[in-house]
Amino acid sequence: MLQPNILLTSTPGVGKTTLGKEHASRSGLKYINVGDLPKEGQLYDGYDEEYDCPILDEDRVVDELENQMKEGGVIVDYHGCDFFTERWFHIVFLLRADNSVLYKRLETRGYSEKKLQDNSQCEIFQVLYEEAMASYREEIVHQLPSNNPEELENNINHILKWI
Ligand code: DAT
Repeated sequence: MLQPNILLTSTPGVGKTTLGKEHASRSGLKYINVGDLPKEGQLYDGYDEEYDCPILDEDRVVDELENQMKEGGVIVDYHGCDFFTERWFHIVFLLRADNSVLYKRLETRGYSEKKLQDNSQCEIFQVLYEEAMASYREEIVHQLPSNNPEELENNINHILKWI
């Protein structure tokens, strides 16, 4: 049987990468961090000076991932979710963190004041929650807390059980 495709999404710093990599190593699913796709390829279109990051060409990313997603068994990690093909994913996990926890993690990353504020507000105003609910069937979107190691472990087991 085809293995499921899983989308992990959240505000940056909430814990997608930590959960996604650990889950992939335990489940054997393939982990793809969209933010880590090769910068030298054709997947980027310019540079965003304000946010200090390359601009993803979302259509090209979708074309690039299509074949792997058709095969199944992929965990996709990205801080956005409205441009992927809806039918790719069998389930969407939206990770959440308390603002004080997230703020400290982003500070540790050395984010600029602007990036700190933008990302904190993104979490407070539930931007990714709204985006996920607008992009996928409500029944397949699940929120998971991601504040501490115990919650991380629970999340890994929860997703393993779901598979
Ligand atoms: P993201 O991929 O969403 O940007 P990350 O996985 O890189 O986030 O995590 C950001 C930082 O927070 C990193 O230092 C690991 C830590 N972290 C992630 N999930 C955690 C959890 N459940 N408990 C404690 N620390 C966590």
